[in-house]
Amino acid sequence: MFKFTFALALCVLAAGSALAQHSPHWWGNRNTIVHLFEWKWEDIAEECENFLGPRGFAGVQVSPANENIVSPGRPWWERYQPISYKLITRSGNEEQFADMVRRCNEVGVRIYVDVLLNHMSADFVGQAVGTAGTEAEPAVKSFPGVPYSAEDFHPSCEIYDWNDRYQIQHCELVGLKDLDQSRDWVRTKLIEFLDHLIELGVAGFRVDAAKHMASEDLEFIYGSLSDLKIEHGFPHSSRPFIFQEVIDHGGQEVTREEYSSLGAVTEFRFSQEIGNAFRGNNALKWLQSWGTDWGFLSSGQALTFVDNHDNQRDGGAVLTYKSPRQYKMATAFHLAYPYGISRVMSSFAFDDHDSAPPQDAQEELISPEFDADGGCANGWICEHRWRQIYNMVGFKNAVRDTEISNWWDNGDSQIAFCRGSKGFIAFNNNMYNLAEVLQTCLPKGVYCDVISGDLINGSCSGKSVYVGDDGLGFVSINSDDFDGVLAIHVDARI
Ligand code: AAO
Repeated sequence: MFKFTFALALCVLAAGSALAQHSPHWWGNRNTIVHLFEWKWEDIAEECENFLGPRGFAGVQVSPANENIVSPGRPWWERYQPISYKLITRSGNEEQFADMVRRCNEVGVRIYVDVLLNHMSADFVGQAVGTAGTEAEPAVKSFPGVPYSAEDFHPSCEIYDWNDRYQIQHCELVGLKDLDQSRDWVRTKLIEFLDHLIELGVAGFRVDAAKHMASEDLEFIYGSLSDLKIEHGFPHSSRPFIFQEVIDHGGQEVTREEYSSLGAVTEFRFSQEIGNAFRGNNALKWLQSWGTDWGFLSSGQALTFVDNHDNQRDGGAVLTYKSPRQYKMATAFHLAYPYGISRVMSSFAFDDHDSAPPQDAQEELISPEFDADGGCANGWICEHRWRQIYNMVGFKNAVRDTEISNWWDNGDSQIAFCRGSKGFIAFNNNMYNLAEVLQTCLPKGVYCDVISGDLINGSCSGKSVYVGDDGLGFVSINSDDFDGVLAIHVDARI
């Protein structure tokens, strides 16, 4: 009996600690992460203080923080080729990183770091030098900056059959030298690296290329990490939030389910399907059953996004900033519908897959500049600074923990729904107008549509909706309106 109870207690503990790595440690009612792709640490610190904190963003996914190879022309993807675990990149050095984390935590914005545990850099023509000046010889798997040598890697081979587990997890993803995470030395170095970031106050990690590592090895590594730091404002015994990049569109040899008990997993099917719907390939009325009925992971396991830094470059159904009207509608749906752990993309402008981020003549990253409306001007796109997007982050905060109700649709691509008695949203993706009296579920009053305008000093610069005693309101979205969505909530009552 004692044995059984003890074993049961252990199981509960194990399940508890595994589940704990699904918690993003958000402050208050905040619940949206933004990926500030390729931003500098100093700029992120300022953005936390001046924009993200005040606008209620919950956290930032930052680009890889450790030393990477310097590649000619400085393509963004050089940061996915590690040379050492020194915290020196084009985004800044360790001091700047630590300052960013401290300042963001102080205004309630968490930092999650993109970490590369699968591999080091690929072969390089000429001498390989990193962003901290560390030299390496990738061709012979020599990375003295860690140090790693050939025995720390799997033997070289190419992934050509994506249905072969051995190849996926032992061979080299696009030629990147593939670390053997079953080795004690490799585990020790990876744990030290992650613990160092935890020491500096981060709340968790995006684990790059998780699919290419055995889940048992990752389980060991995650389980060995330190708790988050009390001195950085985390409650006692908080486990780092883990979200793992596993591309699984179905029919895969290595599946998302192998990883979802260890932490959250990027739900690529969400990105694909939301793109399909708002591109008009699928009527919006079908979104009523959005979520697990679509074959997605359970809500608490799914890291969701309209686009990410890879698939925004791939074309296809995925929506990006290049189709702004549809993109804003998809993002509004993403943030209004109660499903998943939401991440918003913040891009830089690109023409081709390899385009470098905004940089100066010395190839240093440049800081974003802002126009009169607060939008970005100099090569940064900053989708998170588009009113229609940051106001939906506010909507999601206002309606947090409420259920969806009163779904309405026109049998095609006009839809609307309530979130408890806190918020209401409508979409028109048809080529004709929407003009209906609909149940908003809101208390009587006049509300400012946070898509077409802002509520400033009690007056609304966009459309207003009059809600009567019965919760009914007249909602209108013309097919030629600037945006195809209208959103009202209790924190934007006139
Ligand atoms: C660069 C050059 C290469 C060169 C290499 C080494 O571009 O030509 O060989 O350097 O010198 C990034 C860039 C790469 C870059 C690399 C290193 O994207 O271009 O290579 O840095 O600098 C797979 C992985 C996934 C990975 C993705 C790109 O599973 O983990 O490939 N993403 C992460 C990062 C990414 C980064 C790395 C990993 C490496 O987010 O930015 O690369 O650190 C299928 C498979 C997927 C597979 C994709 C692409 O997916 O299922 O596992 O992802 O193919 O190969 C349909 C299909 C679906 C398919 C999907 C593709 O939906 O149904 O099965 O399309 O989107």
